[in-house]
Amino acid sequence: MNKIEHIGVAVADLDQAKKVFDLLFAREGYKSETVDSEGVTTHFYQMGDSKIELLEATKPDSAIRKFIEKRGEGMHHIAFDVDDIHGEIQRLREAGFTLLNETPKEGADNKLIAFLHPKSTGGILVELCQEKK
Ligand code: CMX
Repeated sequence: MNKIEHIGVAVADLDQAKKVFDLLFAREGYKSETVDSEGVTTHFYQMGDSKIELLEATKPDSAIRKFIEKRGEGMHHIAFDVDDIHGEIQRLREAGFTLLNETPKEGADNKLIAFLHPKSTGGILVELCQEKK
């Protein structure tokens, strides 16, 4: 596992959150992208070598909507850059972690992604993230 690729932050209102984070970082994000399969609209800020990803729910059954209902807005996941997502999924499964995705799926920002259940990772939702070639 390499660097922290991004930290995901669940927000209730993306337009409102963009104003707050633009002010906090003294710059605008570099892109917004809707990922239908995940039920989210994302907005990214480059932070040196990694990123902050704001996430707003687009569907009632979105993981982000459920998270905000249960726990409120805030840090949702940490994504780690990996070179070989298939190999990492196998390694982590064999090490006893609970994979939420046995095969990688398409994520935002040109990535293949897979999640680990927070109950198996000290309470943090972990995302594996490999740049698509
Ligand atoms: N971080 C830490 N803990 C979390 C969590 C999170 N993001 N989301 C849920 N939990 C906790 C819950 O609070 C709950 O804890 P308790 O049992 O102590 O109350 C436990 O995990 C299980 O929660 P749940 O209600 O049974 O399960 P959910 O239906 O909320 O699903 C999860 C949780 C992680 C399995 C689900 O959100 C998931 O599959 N996430 C992966 C996909 C995803 O998050 N997509 C959106 C982002 C996409 C992107 O980055 O592009």
